[in-house]
Amino acid sequence: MCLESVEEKIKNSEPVNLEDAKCVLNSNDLIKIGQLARSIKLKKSSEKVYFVFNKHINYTNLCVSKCKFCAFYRNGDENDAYTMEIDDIIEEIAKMPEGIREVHIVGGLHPKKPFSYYVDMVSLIKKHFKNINVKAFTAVEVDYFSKLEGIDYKETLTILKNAGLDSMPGGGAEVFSERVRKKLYPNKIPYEQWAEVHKTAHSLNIPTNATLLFGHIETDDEIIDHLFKLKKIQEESPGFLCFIPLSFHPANTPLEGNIEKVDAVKELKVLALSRMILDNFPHIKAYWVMLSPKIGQIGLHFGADDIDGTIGQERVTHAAGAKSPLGLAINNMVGMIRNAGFIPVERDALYNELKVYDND
Ligand code: V47
Repeated sequence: MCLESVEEKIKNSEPVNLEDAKCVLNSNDLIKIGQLARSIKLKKSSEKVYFVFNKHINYTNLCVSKCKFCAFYRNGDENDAYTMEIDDIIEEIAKMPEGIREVHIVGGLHPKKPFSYYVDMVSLIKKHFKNINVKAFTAVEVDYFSKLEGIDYKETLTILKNAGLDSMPGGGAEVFSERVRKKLYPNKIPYEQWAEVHKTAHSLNIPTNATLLFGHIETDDEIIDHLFKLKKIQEESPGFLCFIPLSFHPANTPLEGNIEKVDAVKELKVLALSRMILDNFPHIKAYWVMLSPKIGQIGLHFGADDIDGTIGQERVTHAAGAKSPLGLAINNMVGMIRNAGFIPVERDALYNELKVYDND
């Protein structure tokens, strides 16, 4: 019953509130939830669905944060611990075909590398590949660099921007609940600092994304609170381009055996709910790496207007047992979108349209 009131609000382009959000997560009318979220998506981006020709670089798996949900990090003495030198990174990107538009760079919090490693990484990538948008470092990494250097967020980000940083990914947000943070990622920055880094980036004209990691020990109320907090940051300091809900993959993490991977229905509900609450976010991403290409494709009917990109070799979720391919070709992206009934649009990192695949 309460979905009728949510539907009325969405029809009138009114914001949904806390009670509406609870109603959506408690409802079993999945088809209606999808229709409502898709109606918002259609108003915002018509029949278009975006993808980008990109590559992920995870420069190190050494990390001092040691989060309990993470299968990717290493302490340093394991056989598979690694750190890429900048030359290796340049070589990796140089292997990519012409036309790549974005490198998405994130890594662990390395115990020893100085700030200059990160600054040089960005400036050398920019020097070698002028047309590639360098989307690098989560708020957690930026906070870590600022502590390493003893400078504030504004100075840290200004140095990175001057070196060539174009935009920032949305990772490291996890769930903004203090209860969950203390249990699963006590060494990671809390909500206030995550928000401060993003607000500072926005004030410097560095666009950013935002994420939510769900499907572990969080409650529905904590998911909803996270989404309303993001909406508020965007109201106070616009600059988010896209929101990406990330479903937790338990394999090879300390939580394996205690937590089942979240099911498709919950993944689709959270995607739809994010489209409903985050009416001030231009884009919502159905990230196929975490969702799988099949659920990602269905996600396009649950409010998403973006499926991220070709990725290359993704390591973080695959370390945690993701079964999705390591990367997808552009023709797969186009097919996924077209077969779902939408118009594929290749974009750059800032959502400028590069190619609309009308009907060829
Ligand atoms: O912050 C870590 C999550 C994030 C696991 O901005 C896990 O466009 C599931 O933020 N199971 C990194 N998730 C990925 C990320 C991202 C991805 C795609 C696009 C964008 C963007 C950002 O991955 C981490 C963490 O929340 N993560 N371990 C795991 N076991």
